[in-house]
Amino acid sequence: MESFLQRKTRLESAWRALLGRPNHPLEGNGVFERYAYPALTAAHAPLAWRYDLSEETNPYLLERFGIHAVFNPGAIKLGDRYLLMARVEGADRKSFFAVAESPNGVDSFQFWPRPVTMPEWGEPATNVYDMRLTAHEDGWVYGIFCVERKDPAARPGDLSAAVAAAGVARTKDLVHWERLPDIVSASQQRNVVLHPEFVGGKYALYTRPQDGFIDAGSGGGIGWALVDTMEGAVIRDERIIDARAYHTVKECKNGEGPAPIRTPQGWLHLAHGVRGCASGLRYVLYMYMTALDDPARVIAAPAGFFMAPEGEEYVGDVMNVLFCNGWIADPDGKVFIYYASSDTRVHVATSTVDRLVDYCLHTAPDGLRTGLTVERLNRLIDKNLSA
Ligand code: M1P
Repeated sequence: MESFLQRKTRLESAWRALLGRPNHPLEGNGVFERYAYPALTAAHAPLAWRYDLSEETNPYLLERFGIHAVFNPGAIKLGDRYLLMARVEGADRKSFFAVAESPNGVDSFQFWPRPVTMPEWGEPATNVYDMRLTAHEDGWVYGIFCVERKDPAARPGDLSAAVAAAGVARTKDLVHWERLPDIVSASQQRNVVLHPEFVGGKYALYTRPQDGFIDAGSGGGIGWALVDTMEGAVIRDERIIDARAYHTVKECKNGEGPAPIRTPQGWLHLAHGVRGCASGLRYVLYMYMTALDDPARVIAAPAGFFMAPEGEEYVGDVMNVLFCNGWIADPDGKVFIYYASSDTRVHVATSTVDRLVDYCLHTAPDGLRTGLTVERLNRLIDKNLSA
């Protein structure tokens, strides 16, 4: 039988090999490149998080704290460090935030030694997840995330009714966090994202009003709201800027992804769209652009999905899901898209601002019926045949 030391040495060398494995891009569709390996997984968690490493108290070197999944990270570049604010989920189903750092954005991601200790606000949260990081022009880095609490109005015996609210915290270093009040809204909220610039002197939020914890219900899509302060934000007027629509990739619900990227042609947005099918809900990623002088005015909305699950991405804790709440645009125009698959692992794809803008501006919008889709295809074929 393997001794304590042998097992420890083997676990350490497997973990080191995983962290040191170089990643490389795969052939893509021209718009972006996927990478060969996930960028961050549960197996990247430090051994010191999972095992009691003392032979005296853990002679069999058994796992003492299960790390089940690592997904849906916010992302930011501070100095030359690519940082992911991952949603780490324990075997107990609770998730929390932890930062992983890479020198190049595509591999060698390593968790910082400790997870984030997020101060509580109000009724302590049952769960927190899906942080969007925004380096705001006011000088703070804001994290807005879903705060889930049991629904106090749940019928007796209903143990799944929950309430989603948008939690807010700010930091300068991703280590020390100042928790601010949850955003006040007439409806439940998830997928709330702070725009990086003031708009008319106010903070601007992309919202996702929803009737219930899961169902968007009468919540019509991605909303837009201006608030006076983040130190007690209250959503008073909210209007839908990117609506859900019948027989599209966002029929059931949608939600803003990371904070948008400013480009000379407009704001680049990445979002997720959800539709129902026989195998449940299917989550894909799509893009749109809004005007530079009015980030709430859509100027381009390419039809269909930008990315959908492929291969192993289909499989995981919640199948058939791609979700993205983090991307990084380098000064040279390279864009790192950190997306998660099936609520299980984090992947990276790369593109450039120019290619993403080209994709948005030159992919026709959804005509909402098959006849127009065929017309669109024929126009492309005619162009190619006449060339
Ligand atoms: O399980 C898929 C996703 O479900 C939720 O997304 P939405 O807010 O659009 O309903 C979130 O819980 C998200 O974390 C999760 O990946």
